[in-house]
Amino acid sequence: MNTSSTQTPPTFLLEAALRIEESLDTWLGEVDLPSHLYDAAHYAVVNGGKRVRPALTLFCAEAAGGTMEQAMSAAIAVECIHCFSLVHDDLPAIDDDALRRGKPTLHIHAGEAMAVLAGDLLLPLAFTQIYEGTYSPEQQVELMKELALATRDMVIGQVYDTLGGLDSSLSPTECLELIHKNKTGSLIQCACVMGGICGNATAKQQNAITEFGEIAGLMFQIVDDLIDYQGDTAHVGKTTGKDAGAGKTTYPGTIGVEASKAAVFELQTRADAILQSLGEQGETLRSFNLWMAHRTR
Ligand code: GRG
Repeated sequence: MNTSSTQTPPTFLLEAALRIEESLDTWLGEVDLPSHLYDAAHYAVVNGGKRVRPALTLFCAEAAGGTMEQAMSAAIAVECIHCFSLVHDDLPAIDDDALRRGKPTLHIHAGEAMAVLAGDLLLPLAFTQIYEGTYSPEQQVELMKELALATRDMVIGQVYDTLGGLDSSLSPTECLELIHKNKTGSLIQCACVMGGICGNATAKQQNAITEFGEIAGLMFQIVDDLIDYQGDTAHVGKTTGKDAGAGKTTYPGTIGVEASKAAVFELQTRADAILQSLGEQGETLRSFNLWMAHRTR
């Protein structure tokens, strides 16, 4: 496979990311906030992330036969939770990181108290996005439920990863899966499921999207670990090589680099087979899945 063309974000992702960035900017500007809190939240959110999770929400809505417009509020909600988690993850008490998305982390930029509070703010704002969106009452309940459960699981995963607490009878690979299924996979799967809800997916489509989301979440984390292991800080925009140095449980560290790469290939192929059942309207999602397997940042 020629991976050079798949490493650069494809045009459809860059276009979707731009629409997401603009929507985040417009939406945040309409929230009534003290100016320094607004500045901190804006710094955390409108800052050129890859927008993988909200893009998944948009593409899954399309794959179910809906439109990106239908899914934009849900996409913003997912990205708010993600940005919240990044701000808190970077704090001195957790990962103590100085660089995020190529810029100083929020606590370096605005101070620790503001970083804690701006992160906190993004949690309720995510949910206001859903009830302010043009969703039916049933969709609102489903969307809020999915987002709340995924956020809960993300916190559980973060606790396992940073503070431990896993059952001592579990093997290293089982620990790895449990940490990352919760910490990273849950929100990625949720982004997909929310897209299906917004696009009024049939039960069959929603099953395929849910299954794809689970695989995509795991694959995302393995690729992330490989990037951390092999990537260049300037290119990636965050400090690389940190996880191994901090003794974190990673895929390359647990199963090796080659086995990690093989797992990515196997997951990408499996996800692709699932997405084929969605037909032509799932083509963008299939291309996105391919890019996610080969991304380098
Ligand atoms: C209650 C929301 C909440 C969080 C508190 C701190 C925490 C609990 C959870 C941290 C979860 C976390 C940081 C997971 C890492 C996920 C990950 C691989 C992030 C990098 O995602 P990318 O590459 O980043 O999509 P960009 O910057 O492109 O968005």
